[in-house]
Amino acid sequence: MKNIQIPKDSRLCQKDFIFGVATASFQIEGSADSRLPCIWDTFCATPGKIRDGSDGLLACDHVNLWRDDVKLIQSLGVDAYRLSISWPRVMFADGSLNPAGVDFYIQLLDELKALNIKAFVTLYHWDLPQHLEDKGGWLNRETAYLFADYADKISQALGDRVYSYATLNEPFCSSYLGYEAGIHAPGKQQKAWGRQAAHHLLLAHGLALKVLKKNSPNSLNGLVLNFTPCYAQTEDPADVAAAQLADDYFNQWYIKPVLDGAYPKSFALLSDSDKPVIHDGDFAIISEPLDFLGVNFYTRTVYQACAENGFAPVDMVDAPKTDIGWEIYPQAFTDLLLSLHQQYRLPPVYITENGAAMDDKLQNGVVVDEDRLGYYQAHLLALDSAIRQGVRVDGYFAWSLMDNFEWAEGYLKRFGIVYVDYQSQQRTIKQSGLAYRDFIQSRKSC
Ligand code: GCO
Repeated sequence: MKNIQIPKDSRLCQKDFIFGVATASFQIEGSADSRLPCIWDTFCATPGKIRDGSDGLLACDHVNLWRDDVKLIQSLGVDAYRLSISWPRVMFADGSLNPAGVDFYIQLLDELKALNIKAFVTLYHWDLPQHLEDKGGWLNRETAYLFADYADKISQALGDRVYSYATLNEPFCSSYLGYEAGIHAPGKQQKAWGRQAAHHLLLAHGLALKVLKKNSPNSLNGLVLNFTPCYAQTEDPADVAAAQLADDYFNQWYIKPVLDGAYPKSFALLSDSDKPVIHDGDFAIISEPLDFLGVNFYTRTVYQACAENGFAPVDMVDAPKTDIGWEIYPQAFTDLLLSLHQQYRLPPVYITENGAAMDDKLQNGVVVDEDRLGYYQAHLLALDSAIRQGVRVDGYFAWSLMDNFEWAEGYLKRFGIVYVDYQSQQRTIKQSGLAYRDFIQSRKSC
């Protein structure tokens, strides 16, 4: 297979459907010396936390190579580029803006604007300034207010350069993986901490969203959540209940407070010591109406009942998987969008991330990643199917523009549609990237 093929009558073939590529600051920028340290610098420096012992000091050297990277984005013919701003690059510890850091993003955004590429900016993609973590990080309620202050100052500085703002990327990862499972920075591990961090992140989102709407009323202002739909292993009611419980805990926990102003019912199952501290009025702040919801989708998880935890994930041994071990199950993408549509009054949805890690090889100057191409083909069709069944989706972003620092996996997992040789920093568009470009191009002429 060399092409992405979508029926011509699909919403995905209409010119106003936005196609883009996505990245995140810590994963590509490098040059830690020109910003304050963040929790990921500390985590990387802690032995045993990153699988290949690497860090984000150079990454894709994007702070130096950004002009070439913008040309690369332009060459893909995309409508939009989703990037994140590094809080520790644009703010000093005293809370004032760092002009050099702000100027980096202003130049980047101006260049994108000149090329007619819409900027989708995320304000927090996990790189919390370390000095805030030293005061408790997301366990400290004050961090939510400091985030809103950062949103206020940076959105004023960036003026009208931004097409869309997302407050947070995947609060599930920042709270659960960072403070409960301990496999992401800052590596804390306690159930109560995960729940409290989640609550403060949601609060931070609501406070910042209000600020963004005031400072940047013409941009689309919203939130990016990740979803891993939960399936029961069998129809046995115990397994079905287990999958529902897991769904509440990993997925609904982050969307329901935002759209319905309440945690899922299973909140009541938390022991008192695991329940987060919630102040009167928090849900009114958290449920500030969104202009859009960003949905990140990669895979599903299958669950069975388990006496100890209520639910336990099942390894789908024979199922097709990506190089990071995630099952390839495109039907879950359609199912997810339909179930969100049935359950909530959704604002317009953008698929802010979708993609696959594959074991790519650069050979004779080319990367033949048919497996990734197949993933994109199947998932775009799954998206098309959800749209045909009534879900409003206005855009889609491939994760990722280029290979980059994949968090606890370091540089071992490649998600890019562009290959990065980390020694030479040379970029090579993979076959999937060429197919993505050609599809976007063909759509423009249909
Ligand atoms: C996420 C993040 C990305 C990851 C990607 C692959 O969704 O976890 O937004 O930063 O790199 O998802 O894991």
